[in-house]
Amino acid sequence: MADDLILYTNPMSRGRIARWMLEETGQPYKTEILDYASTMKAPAYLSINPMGKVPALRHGDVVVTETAAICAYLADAFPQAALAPPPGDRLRGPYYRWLFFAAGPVEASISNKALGFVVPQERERMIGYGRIEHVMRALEGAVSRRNYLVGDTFTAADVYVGSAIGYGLMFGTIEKRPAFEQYWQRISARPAAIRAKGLDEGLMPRQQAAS
Ligand SMILES: N[C@@H](CCC(=O)N[C@@H](CS)C(=O)NCC(=O)O)C(=O)O
Repeated sequence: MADDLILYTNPMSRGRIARWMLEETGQPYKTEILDYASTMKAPAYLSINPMGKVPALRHGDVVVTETAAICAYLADAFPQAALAPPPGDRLRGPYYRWLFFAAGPVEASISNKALGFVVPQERERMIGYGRIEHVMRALEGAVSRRNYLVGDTFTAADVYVGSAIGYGLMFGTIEKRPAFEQYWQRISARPAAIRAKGLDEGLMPRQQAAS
């Protein structure tokens, strides 16, 4: 069908975040599982995402890559799910702010930390995130404000930022501060989050057996 949704993913990847977002929308979608070593680097998939990375989303003839973009796109494509402040609403400001903050400074600082890369103090001004301690301070403030990041309702920003926090806590790249743990407990208990996790966990043995 022209408007079919297809998620290209691997159960051990950021594709889990995109699946959670899809589950939040309540829309039917198909899943195409790609293998890291083979199908993800094959011409058929490179024509969808030239980066050879997952996730990617196809919606009819539109392709979206980058997990944060997929979350934002789905929220706008299915406004009936109320997962974003409507275009023109001033809450669109903090909504974009935290989505981009997580895709930029949070992701870069956590990745660098995981690799043991420390920004020399005299170069902090030229690095977008500056210092990871400052990123964490801003993030802690954002999740401590209310139950959700933007206004009083759950949005796609919570899916994306929350996942960064959840995986960070799990992999030890984010400090176990009470504000992070409480926020993550709250949003990961959502039915769509639990459903998405179950679906990917269910694909793990098949994935491992195949590799
Ligand atoms: N910036 C991308 C990162 C995607 C990414 O790095 N995905 C990893 C899995 S979590 C991947 O596909 N790695 C395969 C590879 O690089 O070969 C996003 O946010 O979606």
